[in-house]
Amino acid sequence: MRREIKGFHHLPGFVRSDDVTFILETVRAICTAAPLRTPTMPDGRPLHLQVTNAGQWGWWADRGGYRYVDKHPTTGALWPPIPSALLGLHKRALEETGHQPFTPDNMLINYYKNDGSLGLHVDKTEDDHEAPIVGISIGADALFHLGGFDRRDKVDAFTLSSGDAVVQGGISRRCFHGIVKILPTLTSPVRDGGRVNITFRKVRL
Ligand code: MD3
Ligand code: FE
Repeated sequence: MRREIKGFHHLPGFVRSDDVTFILETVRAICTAAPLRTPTMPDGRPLHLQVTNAGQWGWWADRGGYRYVDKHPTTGALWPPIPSALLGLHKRALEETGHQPFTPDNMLINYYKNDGSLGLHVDKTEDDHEAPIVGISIGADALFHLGGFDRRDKVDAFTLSSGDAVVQGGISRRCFHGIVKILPTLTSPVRDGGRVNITFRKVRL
């Protein structure tokens, strides 16, 4: 089933399961070069997930605020390049949803343990507010909420499963959204049953 709300596309089964395995191997290699860290709010309170990045820019959050940086803040190394096979998935996701192709300059990796979550938020740290964001889910299912421009607007609930892609174009880019919880999943390609989400973004204009 394919759904579209306000430019938000959910593409269930976008990635085949052998490609899911390949993506996970690629993600593990990136995590070796650029270790996962727990982001914090500006007041130091931790978020309930870990992140790392590939590409020219990497999203980071600590007491210094939410921002994009060109080096891994704890290793000081440049972010690893976005693997070309993953750029191919990004290209296909744009094609399948009728968007013009472009090269992302960030690939954010979110890792959720079974008790992970991501509160309702709007992504607005990017300079480019027009480029659609492409997300790919791997591992345990997650309950995802997509709301409106106001935090109090009613939300639509989706289950994001391993291999699903989502594309946020149009006004959906400015909508509140979050990962309410990771759902119990019997068989998961992710060790210990967690969830990995990768998003491709164009950060700089
Ligand atoms: C809908 N990640 O990293 S990805 C994030 O599953 C984030 O880890 C979630 O929200 C996750 O910021 C969802 C898909 C996504 C990304 C950006 C959006 C959905 C979005 C922006 C607007 C609306
Ligand atoms: Fe987000």
